[in-house]
Amino acid sequence: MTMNDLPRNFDVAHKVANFPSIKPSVPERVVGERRKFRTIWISDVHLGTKGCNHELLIDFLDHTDSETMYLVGDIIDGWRLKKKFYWPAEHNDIVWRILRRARRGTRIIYIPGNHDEMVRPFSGMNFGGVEIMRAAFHTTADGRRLMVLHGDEFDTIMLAHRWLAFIGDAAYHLMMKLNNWVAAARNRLGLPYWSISKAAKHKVKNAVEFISKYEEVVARAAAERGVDGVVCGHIHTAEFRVFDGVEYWNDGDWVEGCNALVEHFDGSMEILNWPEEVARRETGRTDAKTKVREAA
Ligand SMILES: [Mn+2]
Repeated sequence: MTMNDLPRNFDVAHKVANFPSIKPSVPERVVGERRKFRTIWISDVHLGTKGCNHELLIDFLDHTDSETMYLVGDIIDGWRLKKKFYWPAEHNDIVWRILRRARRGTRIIYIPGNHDEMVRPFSGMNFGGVEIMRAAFHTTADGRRLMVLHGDEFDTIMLAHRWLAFIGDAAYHLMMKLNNWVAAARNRLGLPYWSISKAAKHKVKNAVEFISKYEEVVARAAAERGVDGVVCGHIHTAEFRVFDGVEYWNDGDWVEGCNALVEHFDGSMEILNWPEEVARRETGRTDAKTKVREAA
């Protein structure tokens, strides 16, 4: 029996299982102690697009660890990949790091979103230690029950304000390109990361209204399910709000804001803004250097 006789899916499963043994193009940084959390939620990574901020995400993955990690959808952008194949080595490196975490013992739950809806039929299955689910219920260390889902489910309820309708898919991707351009230029000038699209979104009245309405709709749906809160992504806007005692958490994205949602070991939760965390780390280092110089 040759490899060609094996069913196609066997070959794929075999490749996925052996993926962590392949060396990544960006080696894992030795950073000493990683920041440990009980839970990490990330979403809207959009692998397979130029919008994905792989540099910051690789940095995040190399500096953190958790018992459980939720991938809250739109991790891979299948819509974009179908139009134009784009897959730099760094995107493999992100997949590698996630599978590596699974191997190290992190429970990884992948809830596909609308851009990676082709993964949804695999709900209930496990690929290389990554559990695929349509939605999940998470209990925090202090006993709160949270519903975890991507959030595109609510677009149908909000047809009147459909996400991106006010700007359109093409315009959005054009802005993402511009965003990369500005980010690269700022990087060369030694300026911190700043998102043009994130800034623009907050200036557009319709966008602000849409986001606010969306948050309310999602929180009300969670209240109907009798949970204490909801964690979602989809609208690329990290946020924490409380509607009639129901917590709304959005873990943001890795295209514009570069955010992650984390749960500490006491059950308290926090939205991390990774560009700010990096800036703080670099400043800390500069201060340390200055101190050493002063001492000398
Ligand atoms: Mn989405």
